[in-house]
Amino acid sequence: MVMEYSIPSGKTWVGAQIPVIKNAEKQDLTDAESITFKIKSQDIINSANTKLYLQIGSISEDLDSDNKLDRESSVYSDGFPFNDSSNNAVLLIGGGGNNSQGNSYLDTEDNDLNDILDKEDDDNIVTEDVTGADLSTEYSSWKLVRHVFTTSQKKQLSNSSYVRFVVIKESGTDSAGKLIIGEINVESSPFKVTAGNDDENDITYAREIFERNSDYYPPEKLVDAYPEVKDIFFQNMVPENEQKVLEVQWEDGSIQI
Ligand SMILES: [Ca+2]
Ligand SMILES: [Ca+2]
Ligand SMILES: [Ca+2]
Repeated sequence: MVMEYSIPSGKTWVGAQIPVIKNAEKQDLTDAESITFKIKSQDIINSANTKLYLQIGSISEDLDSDNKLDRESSVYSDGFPFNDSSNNAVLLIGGGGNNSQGNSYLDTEDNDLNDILDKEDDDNIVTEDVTGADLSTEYSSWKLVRHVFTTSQKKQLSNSSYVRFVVIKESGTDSAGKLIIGEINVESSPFKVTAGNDDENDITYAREIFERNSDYYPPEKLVDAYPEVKDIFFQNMVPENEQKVLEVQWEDGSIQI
């Protein structure tokens, strides 16, 4: 996702959202342990007074906030209308460019396909300040950002529809810049966390995560330690892209892979 934004005088925020799964029912992510994404920024103006928030949960399907369920009438449509009221403009989403043949796909705000414009459910949205991830300077390379969900946040994820990034201008006249965000992953684990009898050092979390997204690399990659793993599990795949590891954090902060 490329988010090129400009927040002029008199305006305070701008946001962009991505479905957890495109055109699918809302997802129960209460067993999720964390969310990770990669980000880099360019040409950030007024960074000291600009904040970036990550949201996930029961986020509104009404992309243009006009209280109407906007959707295309056919796969040949030029897109459904996005009413940009602040700029008095109407944009078309989901068209096929200039050939007026559509994009062979029926685009709609109704992401969960229940024929209802599902509204925001504030009690079931996790909001995290991820300003520290970026915006303070210009990054030329990708930065990996991770947020580990708290127990109460997990309970807010039972009907998750979208991930949303919101840029807020807290002060100053203009904020502007370009954010490039990719590789958004929600990590869970088939392993259940259970505390041992020794209550001095319980497990904080356990999750399955792509090996490349862990800050705590195992001593040796699995395919290096056991080359047969490649033939058994990664035929026609690049192990570095697919390999996951189990990451466990203990109450004292130590991590094991
Ligand atoms: Ca709408
Ligand atoms: Ca379309
Ligand atoms: Ca809907």
